[in-house]
Amino acid sequence: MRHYDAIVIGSGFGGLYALHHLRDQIGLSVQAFDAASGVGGTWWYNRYPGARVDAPSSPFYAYTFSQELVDEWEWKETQSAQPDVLAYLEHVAERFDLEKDIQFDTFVTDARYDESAQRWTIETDGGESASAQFLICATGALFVAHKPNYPGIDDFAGVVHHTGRWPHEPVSFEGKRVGVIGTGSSGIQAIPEIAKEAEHVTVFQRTPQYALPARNRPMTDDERERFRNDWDDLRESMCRRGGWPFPTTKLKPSDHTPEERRARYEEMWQEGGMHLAINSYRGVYTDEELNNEISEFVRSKIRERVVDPETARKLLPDYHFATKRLILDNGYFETYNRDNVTLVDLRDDPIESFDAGGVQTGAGHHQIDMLVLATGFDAVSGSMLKLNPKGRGGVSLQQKWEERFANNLGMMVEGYPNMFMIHGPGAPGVFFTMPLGAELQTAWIASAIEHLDANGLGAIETTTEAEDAYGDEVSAIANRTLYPTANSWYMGANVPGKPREFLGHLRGSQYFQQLAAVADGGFEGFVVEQRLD
Ligand code: NA7
Repeated sequence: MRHYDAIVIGSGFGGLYALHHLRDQIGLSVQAFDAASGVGGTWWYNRYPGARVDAPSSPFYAYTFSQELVDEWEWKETQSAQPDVLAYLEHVAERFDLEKDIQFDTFVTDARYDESAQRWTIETDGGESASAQFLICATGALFVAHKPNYPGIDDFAGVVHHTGRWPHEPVSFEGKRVGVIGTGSSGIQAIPEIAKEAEHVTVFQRTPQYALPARNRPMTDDERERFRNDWDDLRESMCRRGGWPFPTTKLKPSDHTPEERRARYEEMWQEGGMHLAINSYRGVYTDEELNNEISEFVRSKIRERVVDPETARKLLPDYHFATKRLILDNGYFETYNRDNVTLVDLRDDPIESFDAGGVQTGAGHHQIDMLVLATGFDAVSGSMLKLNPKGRGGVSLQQKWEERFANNLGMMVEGYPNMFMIHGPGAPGVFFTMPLGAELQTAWIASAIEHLDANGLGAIETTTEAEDAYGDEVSAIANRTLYPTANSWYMGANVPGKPREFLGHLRGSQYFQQLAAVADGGFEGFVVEQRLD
């Protein structure tokens, strides 16, 4: 058995940074494991056509910790495509010499805490074991692909691809009748690309979505120069402003007449990206009347863009704008104006079953050669439950989390000393820029480790009281918004049987101040143990 100070599971944005920081900044011996054959995590797996960052990304959906890295990497577009994000992460791995401490093609099948040794032992699918004092779970918020269990789906004889597990070899759609289930970010990015090549595409839609024009474009040299020169200030405002450096509006809807508001929505629409949601007026996520007005504005845009009125009607969302993941669209709605694309509205015409040749809905049979499942993930909690670590007394996380994803600060679980999650349930995760969030969480983990070391301590753990208080705080923040009104993966609503609980801290800046205060205050409220050896 090999022994380390820390084991990191995962080598996406979170795992790569944890490995770098713990190894190179605080001098631990660290071994990382990844089931994939290369670095990248989500960006290694999600290589479906059209995959790109669905936020105003470059250069902010990237690491912030190294000015040299910021200076040397050339972001090509404002919203980076998957191959560019993956190339960036490969560059980071090479530049900081990370791969020598990552074991790829290795799935961690078990992790157990040994109370008497104050250490974690892991086992892998290759039959190996390793132990470490600290277990860092950077297992990914979008790792466990969710597959629908329609009757007969496994009898389908054609090719099946899940967007979250896309093959590395090129996939040809030419001459194929392709069925796509799912119209979240992945479906909405993939459908226009598939439709360009396929003989026919049938989209099976359960929930119509709001999508805003991405307005992706090449970055200019001037822009690159400006952000490099201002990087320290930009990073500081990212920390202060919820992950992005952009100022948000102070305007209230009552500052304008309905006509002026409509003109402002139009301006934000032309601007593209997330502007309509974050910059039109204050209160888009909390003020139902304002939200309804914007929802109707976006619906009117869908009606304008889709030629066939009946298809347009089926595409109109009826939940509150932006309460499911807001999608940036590169020609999605116009795709329905093509002759080779058909929309099936599953609310009117549900899927009954699959057979070797295709899909049976209430209204008829759809013959297909290929099925694309863009059906999302058992998000945030799924990857931890798949790892299913066993803590004190051998209690598994699946037992502990049967009813609620109890933890403190989205990072520590009572009964699982010295185990840290990056982007766990209740952390800001997708509601903040994830690379920066991972850096800040890792800095906190490093402070906890240094605190133990400096005080002759062997283990740190949270309490059930702290977990309850933290879970209540995350839910209370969410309950002050319209988010919980939607059946979203943020609420765990996409996976049958999953506890319905808001999975992210909506006030990222406040959260990271709280983390810093806990570290500065000597981890008060956490339970520590003397080192046993
Ligand atoms: P999402 O956003 O969870 O979207 C999954 C889609 O699949 C969504 O339209 C679901 O409908 C649909 N779905 C899920 N299960 C079924 C079944 N059983 N039948 C029909 N349709 C179904 O996942 P994505 O991969 O698109 O995006 C995940 C994140 O990646 C995204 O938020 C970005 O951050 C990047 P529903 O809306 O649940 O009714």
